[in-house]
Amino acid sequence: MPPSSRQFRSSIDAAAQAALLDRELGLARLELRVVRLRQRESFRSAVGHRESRAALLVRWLDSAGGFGIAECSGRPDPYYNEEFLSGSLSLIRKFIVPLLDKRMTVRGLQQELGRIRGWNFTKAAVADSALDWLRRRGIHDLLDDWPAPRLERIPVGISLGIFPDSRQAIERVEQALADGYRRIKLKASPAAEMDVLRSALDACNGSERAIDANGSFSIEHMEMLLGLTRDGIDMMEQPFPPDRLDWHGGLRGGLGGTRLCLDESIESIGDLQSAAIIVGPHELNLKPGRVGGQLEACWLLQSCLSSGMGCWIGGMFETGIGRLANLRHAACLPDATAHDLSPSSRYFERDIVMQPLEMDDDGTIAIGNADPVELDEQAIDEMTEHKEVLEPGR
Ligand code: OSB
Ligand code: MG
Repeated sequence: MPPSSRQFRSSIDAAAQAALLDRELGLARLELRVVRLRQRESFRSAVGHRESRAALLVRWLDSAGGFGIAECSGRPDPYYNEEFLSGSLSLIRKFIVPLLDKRMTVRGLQQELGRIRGWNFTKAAVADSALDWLRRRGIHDLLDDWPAPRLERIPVGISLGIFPDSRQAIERVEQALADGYRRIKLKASPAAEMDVLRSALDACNGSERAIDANGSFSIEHMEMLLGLTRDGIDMMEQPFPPDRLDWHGGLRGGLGGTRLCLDESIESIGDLQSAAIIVGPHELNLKPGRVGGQLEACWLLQSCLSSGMGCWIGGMFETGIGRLANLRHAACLPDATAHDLSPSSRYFERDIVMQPLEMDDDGTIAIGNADPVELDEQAIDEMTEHKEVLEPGR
């Protein structure tokens, strides 16, 4: 029998958490790289259009040739949140590296990163590269402290962009259903043709149907949104801008059978508590980087599991490195029907990990053995657009 949330007893053991926080992080240098991966298909959403994925990789290097690695999930432009790739590089260079100390602990790193407001994707990339170093060295694996059984197969859904016409929309939905995806999530915007969205929704044909507006609707679109829920959408994600918890709260009561999900609004455990009071969302799209990294993601996971709020893991078109990290969190959620973690082979002609993740016909990804992801260093080198190695400030 698969584990279920009913087996979830308590939060991560306090002693285990304290032990993790006290670990020393043998830091010698920090490497920043920007790699560019070619996409198989372009993608349009309310926050922009993309043809290729520039990914920022952060490597935590020790003095013995060991490393930890993490991918920054942020976009190249500040249209999803305030972060943008060249800004992330600048923040790390100017404000993070000077705060790093060769003998610092996880707690010290958390404290220093906590002084910087916002920029969670960027801070997460640094913090998670340190946690990955602890894991690769066999010192401590944060998720081994998780207090419940973890899944070995993760059910995944697909996030589809805004389509130029109904024919293309229907074709793409049908293909996704044939591929076996457990949920179809369609990007929506008030500027896009509603008829195209409706035909895509119709094509979903009994499978779980979701829309994601990336905060592009406003209070004057309330009727339009309520109309969409009457079309039988199962889930609606982030219709209003991140700071409009009040509007989300107003919509919540009129939703009928449609579940309301928040994404951009939730950047911390505090945001989650406030949203629980003001909005009462049915579920959370949890992107570990958006809340500051894997440690914080565990706190939000625990909060959702103990309060009964639905939770699933979201993506930002990560490479295999970020994808596998997020899949490990998805493994902690036995009741989620689908996560936005479609295999990176869907987007990229070539990934930068040795075993690119593949989805089986039943719409699940097996996360395999517990070993850290093996990098395709040659692919990384070939795709590198920028590289710099920085010395910690202290
Ligand atoms: O809102 O979930 C979102 C990608 C970039 C920015 C925002 C979002 C997304 C996705 C991607 O939906 C889902 C994926 O990575 O497969
Ligand atoms: Mg979203």
